[in-house]
Amino acid sequence: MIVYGGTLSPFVRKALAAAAEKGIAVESKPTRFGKPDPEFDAVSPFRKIPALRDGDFTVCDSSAIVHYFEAIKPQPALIPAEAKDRARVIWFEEFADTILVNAAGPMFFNRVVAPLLGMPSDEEAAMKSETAIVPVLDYLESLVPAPGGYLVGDSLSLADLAVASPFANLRHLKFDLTRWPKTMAWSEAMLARPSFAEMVARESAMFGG
Ligand SMILES: N[C@@H](CCC(=O)N[C@@H](CS)C(=O)NCC(=O)O)C(=O)O
Repeated sequence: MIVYGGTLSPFVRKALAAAAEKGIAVESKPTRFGKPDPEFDAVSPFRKIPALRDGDFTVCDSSAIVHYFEAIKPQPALIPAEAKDRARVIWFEEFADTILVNAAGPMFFNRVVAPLLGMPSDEEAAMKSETAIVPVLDYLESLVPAPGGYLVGDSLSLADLAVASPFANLRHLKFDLTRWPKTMAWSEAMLARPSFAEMVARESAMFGG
């Protein structure tokens, strides 16, 4: 099974962490940003990452990929069966994929990705992003559990993986989380899990960190 896309993408990182937590062996295959790549284009028609190939089967979108993993290997479950817990997990994933990633994205793109790719960066957009992320982190701070706890129920779920993943990008940005101590402790505990730790360390090495 191949997961396409570089792990600096919070969506790719989430999908790979989910595979690792479930013990599903996948090959992680970065794509060449903006360069033609027939193998990747065949799997991701809109050139979004991540995309997955499992033999003849292909699908893109991190949520679709994680749901596929959950169906082919139900245990350990990342999406609870109980109605309220399941709904809350889906909300947290949506919150992470849209609200959190959209708030942090311009900071990360303009201060990390653009310099890495030799592209022009927009510091004004990055500064707006610093402001935009404040209420998002305030919201998280109001509900994250103590380290050792999980966002939904008493076991790890897709909610934790989805919300923790963009925090690796905040780490690469050296974004100061001290104003949100519970969020900082919880996200550090999540990123220390083996499913994230090696991947995030490899990313940090790209920036000499
Ligand atoms: N909802 C999608 C979002 C995927 C996405 O937007 N990925 C970004 C990278 S973080 C991408 O591929 N951007 C390249 C582009 O938009 O051309 C998912 O969960 O996989």
